[in-house]
Amino acid sequence: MIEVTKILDSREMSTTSNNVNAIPALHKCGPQVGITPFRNTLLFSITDRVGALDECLAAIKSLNISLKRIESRPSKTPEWDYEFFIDFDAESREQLTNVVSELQKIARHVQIISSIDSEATEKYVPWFPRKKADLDTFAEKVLEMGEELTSDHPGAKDPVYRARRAEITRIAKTHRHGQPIPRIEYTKEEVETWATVFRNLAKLFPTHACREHQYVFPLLVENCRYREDNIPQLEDISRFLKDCTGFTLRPVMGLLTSRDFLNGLAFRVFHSTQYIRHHSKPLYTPEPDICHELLGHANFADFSQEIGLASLGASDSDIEKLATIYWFTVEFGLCRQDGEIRAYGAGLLSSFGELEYALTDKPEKKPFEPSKTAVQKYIVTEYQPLYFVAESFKDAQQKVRDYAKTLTRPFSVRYNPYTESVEVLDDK
Ligand code: HBI
Ligand code: NLE
Ligand code: FE
Repeated sequence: MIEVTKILDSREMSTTSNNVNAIPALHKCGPQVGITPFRNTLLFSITDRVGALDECLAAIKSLNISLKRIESRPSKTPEWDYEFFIDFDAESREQLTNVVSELQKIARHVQIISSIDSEATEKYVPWFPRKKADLDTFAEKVLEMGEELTSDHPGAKDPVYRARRAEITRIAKTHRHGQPIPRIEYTKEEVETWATVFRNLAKLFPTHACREHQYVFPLLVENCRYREDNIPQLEDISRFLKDCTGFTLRPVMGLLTSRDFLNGLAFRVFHSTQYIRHHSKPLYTPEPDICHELLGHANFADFSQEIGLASLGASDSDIEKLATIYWFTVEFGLCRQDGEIRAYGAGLLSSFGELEYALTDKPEKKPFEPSKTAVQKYIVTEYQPLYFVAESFKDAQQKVRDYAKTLTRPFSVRYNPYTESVEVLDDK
C-alpha cells in the first residue's frame, strides 16, 4: 500500500501580484517570484502496484516539468486505488497535453481539474491558498526585507539595529504553520521605545480612539500582558485571539504584497511583524512594526476576513481596490461617534504623531463611500493628506462587506472553519 498523504508542499508558488501602490517608496522591492503563465491542476489515479507512482513522476520529470504540489487520497470508487492531485506550471498548452498523454500511458485515469485556457485568458485565475498551511509559501516573499534597509530608513546606518532586525526576521522566515511563535526577549532599548509609544498613545486613546478600540484595549492589558514596561509576545496574543475571534497571528519578515496579505485574512490569519521601529523615531514609522500590529490592530474586525475572502483569486485590479479600501478603513479609517470624529484605523492608533494630526483640521476629510474610496490614490511614507470618515465603525464594516460582494469572479468561495480551508465552488 502506498502511504502518502502529502508528499511535497512546494514553497515556490508563483504570484502575479505586483501591486506596488502600498509599498513605501523607501522600500526597495525584494525578490518577486517569477510570473508563470499556465498553472494546471491534474487528477490521476493509479492501481496499487509497487513503483506506479514513481513511473508517473518520472514521466513528468522527463518533460522537464517541476511539480508545485502533489497530494494523494484513497479513491472513492472501487476500481481506483489512489488518486493524486498535482499542480504544475506549463510553458504552453502543448506541454500540458504532453503531460496528459504521458500519464495516460501509465495511470488508469487522467483528468484536467483546472487549467488556464490560453484561448480564454480573461478567465485566468491567479493562484491562491486553499488551506491555512498554504500560507507557508508567503514566508520569504516579502517586498521589503528586514535585513535590507534602504539608506533613508532611520535604522539604515545603525549596525546594531540592522543586526537585531535580521535576528528577529529569521524567526518569520523559518516559521511554519502549526508551530508556536518563538518568544523574543526584547532588549532594554527596545522596551524603552515601546514604552514611549505606549505611554503617548495611552494618553491619546480616551479622546482620539473609537469606543470599539477602547473596549478591546483593557482586555489585552488583562490577558496578554500589555504594559508600558513589557512588549507582549505574538504567541500569547495569537492564542488569546484564537479563543475569542478565531484569528491567529503569523510572524512575517516585512511587507507582503497586497494579494498575499489579504489572502491571509481569508483564513483569519493576520501576518504580524515582530521587530520594533528605530528608537530615534517613535512618533511615526511608515512600515508596520510590533507597536503598530499590537497597539493599532488590537481590534481585529470580522470584516477583514471578508476582504480576505474577496481577495482570493481576484484580478490584479480588484486586489488594488480591496487594498485601497483596506488602507482607508482598517489602516487609516475615521468614524463619527457622538458628534465627534474618532480614529479606528490601526495606522493611526499606533502612531501618536499621526493620531493627533488626523483629528485636527489640517488633513482633508471626505465621507467614506467604498466605490469612490477604492480608486483614491494614497501615499504611504507620510501622514495622510486625506481621510475617509464613516458614519460609525459599524457603518464602515457594513459598507465594506457590501462592497466586497460587488466584486465578481468566475467562482465563489466558502470558508470552512473546521478544516480551516476554503471550498471553491465553480460558477461556470
Ligand atoms: N504586509 N506584513 C504586512 N503587513 C501589513 O499590514 C500589510 C502588508 N502588505 C500590504 C498591506 N498591509 C496593506 O497596506 C494593503 O496593501 C493590503
Ligand atoms: N505609521 C504607523 C505607525 O507609526 O505606527 C505604521 C503604519 C503601518 C501601515
Ligand atoms: Fe497594519
